[in-house]
Amino acid sequence: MILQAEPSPIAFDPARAALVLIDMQRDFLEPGGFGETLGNDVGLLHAAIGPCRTALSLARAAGMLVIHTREGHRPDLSDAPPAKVARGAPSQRIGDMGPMGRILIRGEPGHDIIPALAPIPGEPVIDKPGKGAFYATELEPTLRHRSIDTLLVGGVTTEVCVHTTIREGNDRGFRCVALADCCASYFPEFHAMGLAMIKAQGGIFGWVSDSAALAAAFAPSPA
Ligand code: TIU
Repeated sequence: MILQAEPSPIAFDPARAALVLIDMQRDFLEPGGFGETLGNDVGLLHAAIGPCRTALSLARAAGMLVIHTREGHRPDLSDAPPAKVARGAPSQRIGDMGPMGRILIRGEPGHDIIPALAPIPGEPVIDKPGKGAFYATELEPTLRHRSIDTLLVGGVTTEVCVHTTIREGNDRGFRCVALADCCASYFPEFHAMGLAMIKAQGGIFGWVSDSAALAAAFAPSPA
């Protein structure tokens, strides 16, 4: 199967590819969560929801592995570096009580994936304490056990958790493709530059494609 992408098309086997949706959580996409406490307009991330739904439907229909990630911490904050908790001047800090429960804490309503992209049984959900989905998680063995070699990545935010995950995945030998319209940032210019960085220099650490190209890859070829 060929996926049109930049800087070059990439051939992939759906049985060895995974759709990885990064941190499509209420804490980042809805008012009152972590993203808003940092001073961001969470509405800027909503453009990615529809394309993520498209990618999710295509991956599920193809029987591809789908993995969801969530950024967050244990209720006792034992896995939250003090340097992360103390950073910046947010209106509320990680662990503080907000309208969706404690900010960025596992088990709280704000930590959940948004209903539009809710995981279904059989789709691993990886809880991650950092920005990258490989750091201090079971993601790598989950992929190795299934002989996955290609990651199709969407989610938020492009230049933070999506970028870090693609960089981590690339260094571990996975071929990583950012699905451009399935990603979003609080800073549109960072989204654009984040994608440009991935595909520059002949695809220095990945490829960039989109949900329409994925649909075309899965479409039956004309007789
Ligand atoms: N603030 C921001 O842009 N992102 C994060 O804190 N985490 C993720 O990207 N998931």
